[in-house]
Amino acid sequence: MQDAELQAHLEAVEEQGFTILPNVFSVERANAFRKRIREIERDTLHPLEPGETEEDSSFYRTTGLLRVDPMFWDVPIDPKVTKVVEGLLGADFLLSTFSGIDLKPKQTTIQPLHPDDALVPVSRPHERPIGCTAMWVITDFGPQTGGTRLVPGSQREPLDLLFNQDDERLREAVQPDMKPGSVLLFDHATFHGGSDNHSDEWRLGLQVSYHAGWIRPYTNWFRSVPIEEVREFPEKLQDVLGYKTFMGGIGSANAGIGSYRESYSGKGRTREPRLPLD
Ligand SMILES: O=C(O)CCC(=O)C(=O)O
Repeated sequence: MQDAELQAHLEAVEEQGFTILPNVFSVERANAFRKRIREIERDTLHPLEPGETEEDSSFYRTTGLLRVDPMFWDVPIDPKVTKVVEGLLGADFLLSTFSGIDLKPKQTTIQPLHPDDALVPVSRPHERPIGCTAMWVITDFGPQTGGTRLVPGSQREPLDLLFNQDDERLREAVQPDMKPGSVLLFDHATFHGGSDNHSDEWRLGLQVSYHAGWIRPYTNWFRSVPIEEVREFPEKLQDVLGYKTFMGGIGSANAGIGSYRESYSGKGRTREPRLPLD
């Protein structure tokens, strides 16, 4: 990606809260992801709870993708996307969540518009983005299929809008048409949401969420992926799971017992920039 293109994406996110990266991945890869997610859904869908019916839910969420198939390993570290993510969040950003989101056909239980950082107690508008989400478009997204809705500029609005879904400001939501292979990237602070799927087809996206390296991700990857599996991952993927420290300091492994020598002479102990994998 050229500098001018990167700059345009960063400015779009700053101005309207989101940007669209076209042709990040091939239609063949989109089809392969779709086939694999549908297999995982078929094989692992949890049984209905007592009293629950299939009609009670409007979409399937699939997690554990990094553990299920190496075909997903490159997704969170795709350089075409992470270049923009790094421009927004700074170096040493972290993966926060990674899941498939598959909207059922003919569903009208629309998802409320929300920011993804509603739980983060930092006043709005944020001085700089603290998280962002990359939605990998696997099937057609648009008004007919339940494509993601976003309210341009809403990253600057107060959180109260979350509790006023009828507010005129939220009626300004747009629903971009996007083809498989595109990636929608939005600031976590932007009000957005899935939508009614009026079509006869399932609507599938891969939702890849990132946080700045100094904030705690939603997923605790150290408890979610066993270390023997992490060892097999590409180094960049290990980094975004938190095996690399932020600025060489935050997130260090300091659990060792004992005293050590420190000094300001520049000769003392140096911290490990990456966590040990043994
Ligand atoms: O599926 C979508 O288009 C958006 C999903 C979303 O915003 C969420 O699950 O938080």
